[in-house]
Amino acid sequence: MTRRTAAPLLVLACLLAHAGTLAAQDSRYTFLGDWRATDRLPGGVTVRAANGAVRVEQIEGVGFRFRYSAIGRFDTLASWATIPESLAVAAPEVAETPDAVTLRGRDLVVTIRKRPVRVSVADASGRALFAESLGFGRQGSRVAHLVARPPEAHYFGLGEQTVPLDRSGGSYVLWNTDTPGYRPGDGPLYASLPFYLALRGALAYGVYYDDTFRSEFDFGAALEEHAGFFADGGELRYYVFAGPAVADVLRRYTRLTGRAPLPPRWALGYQQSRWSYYPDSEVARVAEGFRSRGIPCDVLYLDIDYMDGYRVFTWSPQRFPDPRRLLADLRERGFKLVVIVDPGVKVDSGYDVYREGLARRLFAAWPGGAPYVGQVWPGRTTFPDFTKAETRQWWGDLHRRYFDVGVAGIWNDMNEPSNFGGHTVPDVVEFGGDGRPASAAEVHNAYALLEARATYDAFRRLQPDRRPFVLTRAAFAGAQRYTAIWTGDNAANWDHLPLALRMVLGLELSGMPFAGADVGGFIGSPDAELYSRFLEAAAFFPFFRTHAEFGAERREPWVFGPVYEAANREMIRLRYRLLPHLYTAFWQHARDGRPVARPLVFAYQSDPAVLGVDDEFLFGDHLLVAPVVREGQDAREVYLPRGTWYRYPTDERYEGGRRVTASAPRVNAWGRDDSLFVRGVPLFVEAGAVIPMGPAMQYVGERPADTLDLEVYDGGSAVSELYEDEGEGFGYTRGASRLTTFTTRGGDDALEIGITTAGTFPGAASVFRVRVHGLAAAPRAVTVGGAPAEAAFDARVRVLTFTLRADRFAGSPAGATVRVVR
Ligand code: MIG
Repeated sequence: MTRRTAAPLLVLACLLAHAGTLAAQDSRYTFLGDWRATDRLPGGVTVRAANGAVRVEQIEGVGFRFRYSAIGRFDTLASWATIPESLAVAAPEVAETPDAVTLRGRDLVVTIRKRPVRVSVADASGRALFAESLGFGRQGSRVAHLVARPPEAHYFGLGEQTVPLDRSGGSYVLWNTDTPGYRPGDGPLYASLPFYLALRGALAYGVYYDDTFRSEFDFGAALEEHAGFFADGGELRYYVFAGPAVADVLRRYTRLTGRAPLPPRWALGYQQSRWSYYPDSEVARVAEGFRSRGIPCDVLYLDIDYMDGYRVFTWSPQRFPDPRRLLADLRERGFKLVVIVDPGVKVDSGYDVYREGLARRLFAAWPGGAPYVGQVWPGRTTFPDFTKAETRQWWGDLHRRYFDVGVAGIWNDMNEPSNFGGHTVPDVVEFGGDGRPASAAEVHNAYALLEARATYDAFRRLQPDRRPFVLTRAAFAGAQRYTAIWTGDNAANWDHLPLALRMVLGLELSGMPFAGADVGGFIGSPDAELYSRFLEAAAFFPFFRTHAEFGAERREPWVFGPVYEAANREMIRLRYRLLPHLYTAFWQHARDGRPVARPLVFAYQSDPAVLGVDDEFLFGDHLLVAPVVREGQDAREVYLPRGTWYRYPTDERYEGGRRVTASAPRVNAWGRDDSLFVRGVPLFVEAGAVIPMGPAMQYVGERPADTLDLEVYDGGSAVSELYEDEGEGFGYTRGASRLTTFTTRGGDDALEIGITTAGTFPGAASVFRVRVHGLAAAPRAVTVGGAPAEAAFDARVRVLTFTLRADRFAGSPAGATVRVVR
């Protein structure tokens, strides 16, 4: 009886809640329908339609934001991903005709056609970018967004996908998932980054869907002429970013969701991990292993076995009885220690962290308030509710226990969140949300983002003079503000080397620059060749760490015999020599959002030949790396984009715009030569480049580096940068930094290098050893600021060397010009 009377009431309620829904039985998506009215807003308009409304506003420095509502009302905007300070609106020029409303903004023009209501976006000169085909549809709480997919469009982004970088023709689910041993083609994996970058011909634009619910993108897998976004819930809200360059799109996207701040410089060094190094004496032995063999290393990791029964914020009294002492010993040898912190808190009334979280109601809970209990490493486990500021503060403060003994970085694992029982936390579980309660369905994808935020903020609050280092497995858009990321549980087989490149490059094109993959593959044990090849590639990943699963064979860089040890050492040493260049690339990201490891499409978007290139990339400016990613090879094909390129370090010269074959012998074919330099990895430098290199050290800051090498490549014209600061702390935000800009001009009479600087800081290099490559013969003269300088030409290798003191150009606004007269 009750049932019968309740049904019509429900129908009525549904009709009221979703005005415009035809009938409760109708499972069709409802699209906006025809125009009814236009309301003006300070930043744009709300267009009301038969079945809802769309609100279009220009966001300063970002682009246009589009919000949709099936009931014509818009709530106060809530987002964990976007930066509140980046949401200021800027009034566009609005014009209305009987057929359309047009919003002319700074870089984009939005047209809203009225019958039916549909949005399209063009750039300022009228070139079409993005156009709704069916547009916004709602079906219950689910949303769809269908736009036209022009045949010439190519799509990139969506983070760490296991497929080619060009996402055209595929579909992608975004739902953070612990997927150990994933394989090519698998998904979804750990991170959800609902941002894509599209190329129409040579023209780039980008779209970010600000929705944390489970979602799916379709770039023509099932939708034919449409490209689609579907989500299980949320307001449909997206931002469109103008190009025309890929760099412009990324600058705007990262203005909205943030950029990675400069990491501590040591975090760019080599890092060694294993599940698990214990007890403390074993950690000390690994440290000694590096130093005694002269293999550079900055960071060691402790995996879950350092804890007391997997209780986070504790130490095993047997394995690590005196962490403070261990850390002091490590520090003495130049090592930093990073410890793993999983989000799950063990259910144990004898454990203060659990008791406190429970008493203060800081855990995710069933409806009604009983804490939700899952199963993770500690056994029965609760999950902190990071949507609450109070939880984030509490969780952050717990890190004092690590910071006080000298832990330098925090590694967040299992934060999809992963749950052995139900895979993750069930949808019905609730989170407080600081006044906007939410279900796990909405919080899931943002869980790691919020955990990383709590951890990052703890560093800033508790050790304000040190730069945070956080590493995460799961992520959502915006996580780059807080954390580095690695690609989870890859495997020790040859599929995973090209896959690591794809995944890292996918992250790089999605606004997460501090990315890497476990060197060698986490699951299983690589042989010497695979490990060395992996290391050759990963030495150019922004985050560079070896890690191995529990029970895998030992995987320190020296365990594969003396020849491989020497080769691995050389690769790691090259990484350290390139730190001035790499650090500059991180600074460039912080400045304008460009990736650190840059897929070719970033720099050469008008060259269609680069669209399918996923196994080469630019390491900062001007350096192109094409690692060997297949077994048993001693050479590989490399696509060199337009321009002139030099092989490093042999200086063979190539004209680009074509494929070349680069020798890349396997380590056991290198021979035993004490002057071993890196022969196994095809590395090329663009003509005109100035690449700053430092001395190889055992760890960052081992000794002061007052002298840097400048490797200059003749035959082109280019701009290069060198950014220097203390590498730690925040002095650089108060002016303690120096940027040196090199502008080369390779003319017929001379090679000119203009050098200017901005800023100063006490540790900046004062002497540069310039080495000019590519000269046909000894130059007639070298002048610095017009005055002759002493230089030596080594005819055998055709390298010209001279010394340049920074006081010749630093400090003077005009800088200095160096001329190498032919
Ligand atoms: O259930 O902490 O991806 O890097 O070594 C496995 C143990 C949990 C998964 C991580 C891996 C880590 C491992 N963790």
